[in-house]
Amino acid sequence: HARSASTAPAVKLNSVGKDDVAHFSNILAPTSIVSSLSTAPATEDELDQYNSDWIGRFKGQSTTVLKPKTTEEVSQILKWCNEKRIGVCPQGGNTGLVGGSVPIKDEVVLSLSNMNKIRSFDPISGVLVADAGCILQTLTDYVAPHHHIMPIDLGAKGSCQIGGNVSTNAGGLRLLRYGSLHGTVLGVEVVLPDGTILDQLTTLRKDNTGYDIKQLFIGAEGTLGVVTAVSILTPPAPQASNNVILALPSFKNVLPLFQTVKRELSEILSAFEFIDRTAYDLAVKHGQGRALTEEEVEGAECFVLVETSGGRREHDEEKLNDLLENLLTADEPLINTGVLAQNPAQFSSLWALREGVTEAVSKEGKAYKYDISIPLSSFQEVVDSTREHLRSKGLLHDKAVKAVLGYGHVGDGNLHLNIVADAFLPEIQDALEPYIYEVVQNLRGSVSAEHGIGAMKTHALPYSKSQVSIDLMKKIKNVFDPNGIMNPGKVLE
Ligand code: FAD
Ligand code: 2HG
Ligand code: ZN
Repeated sequence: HARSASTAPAVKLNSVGKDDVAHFSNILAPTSIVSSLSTAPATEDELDQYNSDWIGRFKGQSTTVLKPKTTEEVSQILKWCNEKRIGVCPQGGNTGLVGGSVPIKDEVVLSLSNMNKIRSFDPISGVLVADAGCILQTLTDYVAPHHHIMPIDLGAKGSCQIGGNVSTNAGGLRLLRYGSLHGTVLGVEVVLPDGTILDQLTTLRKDNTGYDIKQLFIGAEGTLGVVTAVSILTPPAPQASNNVILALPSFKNVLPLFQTVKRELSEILSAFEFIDRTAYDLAVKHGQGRALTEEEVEGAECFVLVETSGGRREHDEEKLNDLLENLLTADEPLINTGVLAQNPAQFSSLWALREGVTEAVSKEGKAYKYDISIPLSSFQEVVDSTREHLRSKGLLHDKAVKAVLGYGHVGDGNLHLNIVADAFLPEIQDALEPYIYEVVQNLRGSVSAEHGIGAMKTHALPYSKSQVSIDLMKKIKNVFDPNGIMNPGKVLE
């Protein structure tokens, strides 16, 4: 009797018991177990960092964190959990922004932080093979002396892990130039829920041998298995990089500016990032990067950071200087002014103004985050109309919503709409949803451009995906994880 995947019964999962922890201590070194049920019990404080998410919105009640050192150990853990019907929440750097990396109830947290070895690097092909728990910044530093860079970069680089990046299909600041992880990840090693090791750690650029199963794990958010290693193509480092912050009198100028910049810089354009005035002010208020002068920011409604990366410094600088001059001397200038980095410290400082917005927002208050793909022309309108909507509900004041801001990856059509509040309050949540998701749906956009679904957006999936797609996703989940132990309550309700 065929049963529709969409009507599959919710799986009943079991809590971890002392016997389970005793079993894990046969698999793992004592230092790899943090548990309130072990013979050397962990305190709530020790467990807290694994139970709490980065934005301070989600909190699990896991009693047991396992930190395996090898793929074989991961395999034995999952085999046991599958047999005992114990839920498992894989955790990388715990920097995810949708509540996917912390348990919903008391699932075991499987932390990849002890799996942090670089397995190989081929300087000819640029292919890097690394354990999933390697921190992104460590990998960047590792390939740098070989004159390579990672194809991905993001504000959380000092904490996030390559396995977490792959599992969220993170986008970030280099997507415009190097494309998504669906293109740059060449292979993965994954432990399936029953303990089977799937070795697809190929380093081949081309491999058209049927279904490309690795793609399913890119963005699966730990719901199909545990990624234990990744093979990834690292591009040659550009010989020269430069950046400039452009101050714009109006958001209306962003799109014509994008067109002009693409035309003039062509192959050396490597990032085109946007922050509105509220985002800029917050970044400065919380010490992210070096503030521009009062004169430079006067009359600016928003800012664009343009980065160039190319093969010859003189050539690139000439192009960038020409662009700036043309912009400033145009009959109707699209920009008020531009601040060009003069040295590596200024280059980093300009980037920090953009990369540091998330950090600044978290210092300002609690953030409702909407990471949406919508047509570029609607970016500002969506930010402004959300602010007005909150005002009309009487929620725009110091004790409720403190700021509504927009920033993001213009080049990728990805807006980060952040609503900063004094606290997470039900009346704010009710004012924002389904309001924002309906706006996104009407624009035929995506409710998650790059952060994933996690626990935060399971209910919002239908605004971007058809029932046919969701049913297929449930069937795929069932094939890999029929007992539903992998990251329960995430991605699919
Ligand atoms: P976690 O947060 O630990 O986990 C994320 C998800 O992946 C969870 O569902 C978890 O269960 C799963 N997971 C983790 N590791 C594994 C594994 N080995 N196997 C299976 N599942 C696993 N995202 C962007 O896309 N672009 C950005 O520009 C960006 N900037 C950010 C800036 C800041 C300051 C912060 C805090 C976050 C940012 N993010 C960004 C969010 C982004 O998703 C993460 O930072 C990153 O990709 C998650 O990696 P992580 O190791 O922290 O994973
Ligand atoms: C970024 O682009 C990140 O800075 C984080 O994706 C966005 O915090 C956010 O909303
Ligand atoms: Zn982003």
